[in-house]
Amino acid sequence: MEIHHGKHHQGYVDKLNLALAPYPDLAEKPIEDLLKDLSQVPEQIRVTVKNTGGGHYNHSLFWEIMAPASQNKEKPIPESIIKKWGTIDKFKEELSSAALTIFGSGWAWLIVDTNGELKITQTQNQDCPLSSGQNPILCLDVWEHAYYLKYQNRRAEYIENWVNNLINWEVVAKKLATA
Ligand code: MN3
Repeated sequence: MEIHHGKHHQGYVDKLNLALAPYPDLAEKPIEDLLKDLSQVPEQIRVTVKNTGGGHYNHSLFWEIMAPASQNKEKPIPESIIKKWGTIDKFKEELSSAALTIFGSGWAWLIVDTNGELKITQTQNQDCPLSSGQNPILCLDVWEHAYYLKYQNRRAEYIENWVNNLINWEVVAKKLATA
């Protein structure tokens, strides 16, 4: 996780800042604003901003909704998740399946869709749900760099441990309450 944060996430931040350096007006904007409307970004840096800006936003949310396993024990599961999925096991099953079935690099998400519904989705690469008008609540990184050092090729084991132990339900509940 330290290498993931200090090297991989930092790499996206550095490349994003470099791309935005000639555009101080854009560089001042919150990353959410840029990702919500990539058409405002000049064409010559649009793909870079989508990839590295998505990389920055997605990882920031990932760290925010995660906490050490010991802090997450016996924390209440948000009501709206139980209302939608019936049981926490059903929610975990669907999230895990979304994460497991992404071909190549990407993310599994809990989002609030444009119609206000809670939904589990996938994105490829560093694509961000903000760019589709969705409101991200929780995300799980399934790029190989997220698990390879500890789990090698065993993505399923990484997902199982992450989903069952590392979700900070307090933070997720707060995000759901204001979404
Ligand atoms: Mn990552």
